[in-house]
Amino acid sequence: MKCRVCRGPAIIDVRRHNANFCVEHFIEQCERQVTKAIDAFSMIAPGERVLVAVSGGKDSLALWDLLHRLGHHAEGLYLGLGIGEYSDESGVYARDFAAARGLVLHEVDLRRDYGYDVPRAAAATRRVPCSACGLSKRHLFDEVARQGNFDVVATGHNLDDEAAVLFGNVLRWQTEYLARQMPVLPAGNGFPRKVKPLVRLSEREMAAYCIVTGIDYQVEECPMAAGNSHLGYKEALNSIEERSPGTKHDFYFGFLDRAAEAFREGLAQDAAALSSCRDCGAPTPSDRCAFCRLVERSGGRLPEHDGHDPATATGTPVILGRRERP
Ligand code: Q46
Ligand code: ZN
Ligand code: ZN
Repeated sequence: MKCRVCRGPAIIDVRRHNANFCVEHFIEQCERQVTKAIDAFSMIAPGERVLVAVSGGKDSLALWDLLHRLGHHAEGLYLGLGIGEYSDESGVYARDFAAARGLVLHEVDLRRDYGYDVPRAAAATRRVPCSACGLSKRHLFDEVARQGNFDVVATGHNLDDEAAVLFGNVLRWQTEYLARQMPVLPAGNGFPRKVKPLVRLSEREMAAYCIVTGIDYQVEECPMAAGNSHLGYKEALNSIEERSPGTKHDFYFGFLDRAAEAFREGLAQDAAALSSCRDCGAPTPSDRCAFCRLVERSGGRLPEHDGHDPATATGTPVILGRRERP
């Protein structure tokens, strides 16, 4: 197996591109794919401040690393979800990554800062943990981006993730979700822009990227994910991809090119009716946002804000929305 670029020994085959790469040219290939996604979808303009949603897993750490290599101003945000050992360990990977590279990592801990955690919220709402977890993440990424004057929030969703979500949404014709399933959601109504710069790279490539660049990451999957339908969709697509390399890419990018536009009308209507949450000020269609209601139902509390501007932080983790450090 020879590298497509230099003919030296290859360390990975990327079947959908019908190409093999050595370490150096594989890293270049990853950089090129991220640059291509950023340019094609106008994800990040030069000089913009990027907040990377960091879970401690391979995708988010690879994304942070790639954005940093490509010269973007990228700070991380780690959310402590309170999911037992998984969360404790994930936090360590995120902190170690940031410390080794001198990057700024912001942290919010649900239990410490808001008095609840994902398992407790799931029990209180009697819904699957991912529902309370997703709501908390979306709200807190937006809030920290607003407080820190970030232009854009970047998440580590890769091609496998996006194709699996698309597959699930198509199977049930979830038109509202299909309207929002874009690699970029523009800023508006108090929300920062959301971008997914890894959409042109697969899960396997991100794991390989971490290995060849020496990124230590949380290998365990979140224990709450076990048995969820998303994993089933990934498995189904993997078996199709195995037989027909490139199918995931064609499915996802074909949707973006030829079908996504048709689902977008509803989005503009949703956005038109937003006001400010009376408790936290976040944009919401009702008087209180879904996050504040979740915190209350879970027996938690909102932190008191001290007006501290996280954007001034350098090199050290910053705890947002708290008067005191622990
Ligand atoms: S962290 Fe949260 Fe995921 Fe765990 S509880 Fe579900 S949504 S699976 S990416
Ligand atoms: Zn090479
Ligand atoms: Zn609120």
